[in-house]
Amino acid sequence: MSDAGFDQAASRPHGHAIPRFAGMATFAKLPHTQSIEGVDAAIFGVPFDGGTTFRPGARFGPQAIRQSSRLLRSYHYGLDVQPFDDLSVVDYGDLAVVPFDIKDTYALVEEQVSVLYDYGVFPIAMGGDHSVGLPLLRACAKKHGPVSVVQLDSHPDTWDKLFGKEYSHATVFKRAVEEELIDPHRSIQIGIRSTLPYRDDLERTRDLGITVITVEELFQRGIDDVAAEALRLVGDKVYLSFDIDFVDPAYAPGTGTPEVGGPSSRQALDMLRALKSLPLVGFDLVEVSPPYDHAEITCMLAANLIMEVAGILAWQKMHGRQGGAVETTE
Ligand SMILES: [Mn+2]
Repeated sequence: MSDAGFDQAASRPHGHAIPRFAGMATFAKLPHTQSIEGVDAAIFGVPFDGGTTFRPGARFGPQAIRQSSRLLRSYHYGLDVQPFDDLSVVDYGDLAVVPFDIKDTYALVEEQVSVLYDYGVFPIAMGGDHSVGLPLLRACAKKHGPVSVVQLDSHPDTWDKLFGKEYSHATVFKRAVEEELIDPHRSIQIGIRSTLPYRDDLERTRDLGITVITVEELFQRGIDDVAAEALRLVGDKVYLSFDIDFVDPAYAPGTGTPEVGGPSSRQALDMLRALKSLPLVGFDLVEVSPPYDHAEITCMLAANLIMEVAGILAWQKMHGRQGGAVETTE
C-alpha cells in the first residue's frame, strides 16, 4: 500500500488513517452510491413511521443506525468472513417516502426496491416502523413469488385492522398473507410475548397458517432447536424480518412498542447465527426509534445485527448455504 491512508484493495480510506468517528456517516463507512451494477447487496433506509401505534420516531432509525455503525470493522471472526470485501456492498441511501401518507409511501418503496431486485441486488432495509415490511414484501414477491418469512418479533403483527385502517405496523403480515406475498405454512414467528388485546390473537395467527413460537417456548427449547425447526419449515426463498423489539428493552430501549422479557443482544446475534443456512432473498431491520434510545445501545445492536446478516451472505457465498462444498443440491 503506497498511501498509508488508503486501502486500495477496498477502494476506500481505512479506519486507521481516518478515525471511524470522523467524516460522514454511511453504514459501516461503506461507499454511498446509487450505482448498483454488479453490487451484491444494498443497505438502505426506509425512514417512515406513519404506521406506528405507540411511540413514534422510527423515521430517524436509518441515520442513527448509520451513526452507530461507524465502529464496525471489516473482519467477522465468528463466520471467518469480511462481508464488505468478500461481497460488493453499498450504502444506497434512504428511499423516498411521504411522511404522512402510508399508501403513497408503499407505492414508492415497492417501486424503488423492485429496481434492486431487477438488478439482482440483495436488499438490506433499515426501518422505519414494521409497516414498511409490506411494500418490501410486495417487491420481493414480484420477483420471487410467495416467499417464506422468518419474523423475529415480540408481536405477531397479524391484526386485521387498527383504528379501522388496514395498513399499519401491526397488520403487515395479515395483509402479506391476503396478498399472497408469503406462504404462511412455510413461515414462522419467533419471540412473541406481548400482552394481547384479544384472547384468541395467537390462535388467529396460527389459523393463518403461520407457526408461532413464543419467547417462553424459545427459551425452553433453546435457540438452536427453534432455529432448526425454522430451517426445516421454510421453502427455498426466505425473507427475514427482524423487529428490534424481539430483543429485551434492557438491551434495545430505543423502539416504539417495547415488550419486556425478551432475548439479550448476545442471544439475538446467536439467533441469527443459528439461522445462517436460510436461503435468504431479502432482509429488514425495523422499529429502531432513536429518540427513545440511550447511549446508542439500540442503534449499536441494530448495526451489529445488520453486520451479522451481511456476514451470513458472505459465508453462504464462500461455503454454500449448508456450509459444504455443494451449493446446488436443493
Ligand atoms: Mn413487528
